[in-house]
Amino acid sequence: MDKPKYHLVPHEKPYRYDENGLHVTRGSAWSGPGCHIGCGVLLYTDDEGKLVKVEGDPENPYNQGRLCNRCLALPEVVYNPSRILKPMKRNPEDRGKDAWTEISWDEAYDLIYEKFTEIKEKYGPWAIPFVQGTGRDIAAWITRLAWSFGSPNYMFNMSGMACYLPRVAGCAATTGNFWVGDFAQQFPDRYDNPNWECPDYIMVWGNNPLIANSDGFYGHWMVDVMKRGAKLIVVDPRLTWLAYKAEYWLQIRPGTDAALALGMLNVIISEDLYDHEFVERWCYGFDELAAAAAEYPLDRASEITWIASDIIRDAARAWANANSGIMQWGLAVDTTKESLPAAQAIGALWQICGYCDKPGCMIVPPEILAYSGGFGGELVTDEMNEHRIGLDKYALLRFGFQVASSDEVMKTLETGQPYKLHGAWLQTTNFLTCTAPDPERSIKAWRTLDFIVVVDMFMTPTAMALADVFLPACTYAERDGIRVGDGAQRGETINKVCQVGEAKSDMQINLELGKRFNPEAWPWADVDEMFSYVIECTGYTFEELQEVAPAYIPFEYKRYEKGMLRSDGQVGFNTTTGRLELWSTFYNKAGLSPVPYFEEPTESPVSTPDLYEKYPFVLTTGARNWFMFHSEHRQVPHLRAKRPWPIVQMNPKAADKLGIKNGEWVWLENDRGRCKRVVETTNIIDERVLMSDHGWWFPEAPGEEKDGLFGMLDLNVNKLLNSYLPGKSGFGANYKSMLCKVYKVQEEN
Ligand SMILES: Nc1nc2c(c(=O)[nH]1)N[C@H]1C(S)=C(S)[C@@H](COP(=O)(O)OP(=O)(O)OC[C@H]3O[C@@H](n4cnc5c(=O)[nH]c(N)nc54)[C@H](O)[C@@H]3O)O[C@H]1N2
Ligand SMILES: Nc1nc2c(c(=O)[nH]1)N[C@H]1C(S)=C(S)[C@@H](COP(=O)(O)OP(=O)(O)OC[C@H]3O[C@@H](n4cnc5c(=O)[nH]c(N)nc54)[C@H](O)[C@@H]3O)O[C@H]1N2
Ligand code: SF4
Ligand SMILES: [Mo]
Repeated sequence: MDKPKYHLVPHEKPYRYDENGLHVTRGSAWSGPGCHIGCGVLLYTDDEGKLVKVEGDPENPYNQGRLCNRCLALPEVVYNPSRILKPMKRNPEDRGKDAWTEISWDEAYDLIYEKFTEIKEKYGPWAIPFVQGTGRDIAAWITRLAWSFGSPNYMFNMSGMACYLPRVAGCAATTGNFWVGDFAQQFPDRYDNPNWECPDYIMVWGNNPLIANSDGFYGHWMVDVMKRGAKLIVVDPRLTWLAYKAEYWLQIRPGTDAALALGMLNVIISEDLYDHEFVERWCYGFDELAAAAAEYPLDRASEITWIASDIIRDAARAWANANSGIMQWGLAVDTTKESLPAAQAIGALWQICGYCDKPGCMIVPPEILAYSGGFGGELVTDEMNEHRIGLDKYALLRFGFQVASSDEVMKTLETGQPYKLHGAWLQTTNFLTCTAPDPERSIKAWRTLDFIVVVDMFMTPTAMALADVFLPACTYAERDGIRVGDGAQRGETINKVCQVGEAKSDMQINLELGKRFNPEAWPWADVDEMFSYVIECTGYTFEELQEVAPAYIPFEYKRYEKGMLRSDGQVGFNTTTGRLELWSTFYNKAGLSPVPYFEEPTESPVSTPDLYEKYPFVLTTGARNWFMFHSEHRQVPHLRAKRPWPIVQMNPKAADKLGIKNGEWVWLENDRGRCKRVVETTNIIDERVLMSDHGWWFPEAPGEEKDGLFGMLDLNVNKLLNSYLPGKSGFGANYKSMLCKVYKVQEEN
């Protein structure tokens, strides 16, 4: 093997060493608890093998020694008294009751093997959906378990799969790849790399990277490039820290992003500011895009988005007149019903300016991924795909991850069509608290199943309501692991330093069970051997990579000019036309609009003016905070202290009008339901808009269903969602744009 094939970072010490009486292990941080990205960490343990503290690893180019409070608080998660540390079972008739019996791992595996096999034999393997939440670095092992079992119904139980998948699938369908901003993350020497250049502009669109650190992007990079001269345009209904530092802040009405993007495209095209040479040579369907954008002259774009015309115009000019630009987009692009046309319009902003595959622009991260788009894709047969729920309805489910449609699965649970489901595997998901619209309807639907397994670290409202078997997963300090790809092109290892109770890693659980169901698909003796298989292309075994990680894939720019982006080796992009498709041949074939468009959210001041009189606030939800990852960390003292209650942000003028004070408890309510929040009055938000936290439950509250499932049934903002109404493509749903009213919580209500 030509080693090292991958670029390495020099390390002064081995990956395990001693320091001041403690043992230090270098590695990276993944899940659990949840986070999307693997910062370099140093885990400190004492002689008893106890994790004492976590520090950022200064030698790791990714985070360069920096760490957020959630990793610093890791010991409080690892040794949290409310962790579940033994497998448990419960009778299906006791779902919702705290009626658990501890069992051994063997007993748990035997039970799962017996029940799943029975379902498979009677109804087919598709009768068991395998469900994840945001999945983190565990997603790949869930896909393999699902597919090796024979179920095509691997899924993310959020309506419209409205996180990341719309952006990924939309990009894949129109450009043949997924694109990320070039923050020099692909180079071990980072900003010192002689080929890298600092971007002129970064357009931060519906993303708060400093807090979110999502999708392979470490938020501090933003500050790193700002210090090097990058300027910002921020599209956000709230004045975030980045918006405050930006040259332009576009304070958008939630859910109107596509209209803004089309308005900006119109400025750039009508003022002739786009990159002619690039568009002529490498884009397809420019004239049709121009015609679509022409429907959004400034005054119309301004009226729809609530942003002043001159700000839209000036921001569009500044963006297009630059030499380089990065579109740093986020979740708000997915959490609107027509998310694909929104993503397409926003994508066109960098495409027609030619900010493509050049330093300081958008790049395609090269992949190490043996598990790109899921690990074990080759196990999916035609027969399985015929049973993939939603594939017949939504052609786009073919792109990116091979998922089942969560909205169609909900219908299937309720109607038994096209066939009845009988079991479920829920791993890294607390969907009743986090992702599912209308938790009460969800409970009813999922309860129709005969047998449900949950794999989690903590007892959650979802597990309490639904599980028959609970398998205890461990934190990243208690396991080995690998992570490759996802926006930063490097191979990392996660290195076990401690053991707590009987908790096992998700990989080990899936390997052990996978071996029982389908030994041929799981030929590895143990997890380390399995990891070595996945990272074979790096030239290292798992054990070797532990010592040298991170290992970087060599990277070069302008790959589309060198035939490096297409599967057939031709120059250009991996699409039917070989170009970036501004007019999408795939969307056209799939019966979708080939050019981007804007559609009002299902409920809005414009689409439902009558409802707007009754519910006078536009409600966006879920803007991330520093202390919590979705429904997690509520049990962690140092983090909970910083966010003791679920909040709703409200402009002080709006609060004054309603006689509501900062810190008071209120109900947010619309026709579908209500939830409790504590008001945080703040000028960062428009008087007409509210922002509510999501994912709330109180682990300290009574957990049984009759007592409210840890408070979740009163605290879940997803009770207000428009249930199960995805976009035309099947992707996208209005999680960040609905209407509601606010009133004080009082004894009589
Ligand atoms: N209203 C509204 N709702 C939203 C959002 C929003 O913005 N607004 N955001 C949505 C988005 S983008 C997402 S991705 C979802 C997230 O939804 P989820 O991924 O379901 O959220 P989490 O609470 O992070 O994780 C679910 C469970 O996984 C467990 N867990 C954590 N780490 C591990 C691990 O390593 N192994 C195992 N087995 N379990 C683990 C946690 O303890 C937790 O109970 O929420 C969505 N919900
Ligand atoms: N600490 C922490 N980090 C996380 C998570 C977490 O729960 N906690 N979750 C992880 C996950 S799964 C994800 S998907 C990412 C998401 O991370 P981001 O992509 O940053 O998503 P959000 O924080 O939900 O929203 C980003 C910004 O969009 C703004 N916004 C709200 N509505 C709209 C709108 O309609 N249009 C526009 N343009 N902007 C809008 C919000 O005000 C917010 O500032 O974060 C990940 N990182
Ligand atoms: S972004 Fe924060 S929580 Fe996530 S791995 Fe890095 S330091 Fe840990
Ligand atoms: Mo997400």
